[in-house]
Amino acid sequence: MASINDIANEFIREEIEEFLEESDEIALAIDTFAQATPAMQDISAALIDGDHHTVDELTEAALEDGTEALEIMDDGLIAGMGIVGIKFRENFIFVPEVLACARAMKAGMQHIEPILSDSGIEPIGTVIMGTVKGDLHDIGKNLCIMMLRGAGFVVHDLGVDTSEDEFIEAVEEYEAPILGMSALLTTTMPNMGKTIDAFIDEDLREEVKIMVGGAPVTQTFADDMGADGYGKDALACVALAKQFLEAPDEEW
Ligand code: B12
Repeated sequence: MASINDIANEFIREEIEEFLEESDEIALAIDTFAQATPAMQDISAALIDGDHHTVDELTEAALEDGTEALEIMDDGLIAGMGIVGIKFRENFIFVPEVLACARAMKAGMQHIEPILSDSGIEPIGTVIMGTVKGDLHDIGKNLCIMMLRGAGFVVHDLGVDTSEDEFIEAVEEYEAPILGMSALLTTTMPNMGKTIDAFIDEDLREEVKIMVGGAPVTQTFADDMGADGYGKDALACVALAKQFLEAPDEEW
């Protein structure tokens, strides 16, 4: 097991000591950052600090040094956002600070996006992606989209606050066999189920495989809503979409 002294970045050590209180979260944070390189820890620290200029520069520099885009995404950007989420939940920071962190996340993502999205292979299928109605969180959805594109999918991004009708229209317009919905709020998660019901009402449910995800979403919730699959992260999102294409009649 790693110890806090295994984390090279002093700012991150202080953040963990000052803001994390739950023992499982402390242990997870220590393990996550201790196994990350100092360069990735620096990206996380700048993101936690809401410093988009530094995240921009460090991400570009890490790519130039040969660091894999996926490593930057996981060990730098997502790891940093994990700390932001806990500080937000515990009221140590508020919406304006989180917005600054989201901006920093996007400054990093703009560099890794072209790499993760560039599959260089023939398109293998079409996916519609969107964040459900009432929900403005798009960072996780956008990461899923990058990874899907990188795997060869053509993705139509409906953005945030997407209504049932918009999902239905897009699936019909692009004849997409796969739909992915994202939700980050417990209050907007039920809109996934409402969208699935709308597909049933329009007699279109058999035409499309529906996957759902987002931090509060679980496999049980996905099953209860009648989704075809649940993915915990962007890699799982790609794996699900591929499974849907390869064996569309199987249950997931
Ligand atoms: C950044 C953030 C914001 C930013 C969003 C910026 C943006 N452009 O997205 C801002 C500041 C705007 C914001 C606003 C709000 N937020 Co907010 N936010 C967050 C925060 C800190 C991080 C979310 C994030 O980006 N995570 C990083 C990404 C990479 O992870 P992810 O989204 O989970 O995505 C991954 C997986 O879930 C999966 N995935 C995601 N989508 C999909 C889809 C499919 C199909 C699949 C297979 C997989 C998949 O893959 C992704 C990549 O690995 C979370 C904390 C948290 N723990 O999640 C709170 C959080 C979600 N927010 C919260 C709240 C309360 C709010 C506000 C209501 C605050 C307010 N008082 O106004 C508003 C709501 C606005 C709205 N109507 O949507 C709460 C929700 C609590 C709850 N129980 O519902 C959280 C949990 C914070 C907390 N209190 O603990 N927020």
